[in-house]
Amino acid sequence: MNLFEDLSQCQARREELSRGAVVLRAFALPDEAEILTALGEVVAEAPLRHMVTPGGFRMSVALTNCGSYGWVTDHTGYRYQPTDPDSGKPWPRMPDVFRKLARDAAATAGFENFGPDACLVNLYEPGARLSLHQDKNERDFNAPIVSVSLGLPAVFMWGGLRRQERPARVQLAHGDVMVWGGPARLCFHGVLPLADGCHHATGGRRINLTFRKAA
Ligand code: MD3
Ligand code: FE
Repeated sequence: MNLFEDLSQCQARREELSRGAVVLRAFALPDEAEILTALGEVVAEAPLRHMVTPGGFRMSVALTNCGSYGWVTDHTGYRYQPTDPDSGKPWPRMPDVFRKLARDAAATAGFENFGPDACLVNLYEPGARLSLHQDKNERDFNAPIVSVSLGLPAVFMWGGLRRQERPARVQLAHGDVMVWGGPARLCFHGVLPLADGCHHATGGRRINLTFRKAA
């Protein structure tokens, strides 16, 4: 028997966490090499940096963006803008491999024709975390958000539409893709502090790409 003949077990596992919230395990793995190359080009043009929240706190997560719009924060607030505040230049263009991956993942989760115009790149080093929040800076909540986890695993928390609801936890590993749309789009969510580790693709870090329709 040919051990490599049966591709059926290779399909990304699909888990529905709640209505509209779908995890596609390992969905990004076939594109791993292309994604990492493209990501290297994006961060060379628009370096990862720690931004400051409106409350004056330095984020433990470092970030950058690609696409027509990028998410930024400073002492004046959170927003999307077409230029990198550090360079004044437009954000790097969204690599085709990113755009296609986001579109395919959204379609697999039941959201056809997803056309993201923003990709936020988050970098987690050990200890970095993202406290519970909602994503509300996008203009149109009808479009889903697609997120791609790369490198070290993290514990993701997702709650309900009210901050008071106790969040559930799910492990996100290298190559996992999540799609949040419909009733799940405005769920509170966050990431627990990253544990130390070593990963073949990213070293001692985790990277998350989130694709959004910002404008
Ligand atoms: C659920 N990033 O950048 S991605 C963010 O892993 C953010 O870097 C996390 O939350 C990270 O805003 C989580 C998964 C995610 C993204 C957006 C969502 C889950 C979401 C929007 C609504 C509900
Ligand atoms: Fe978020």
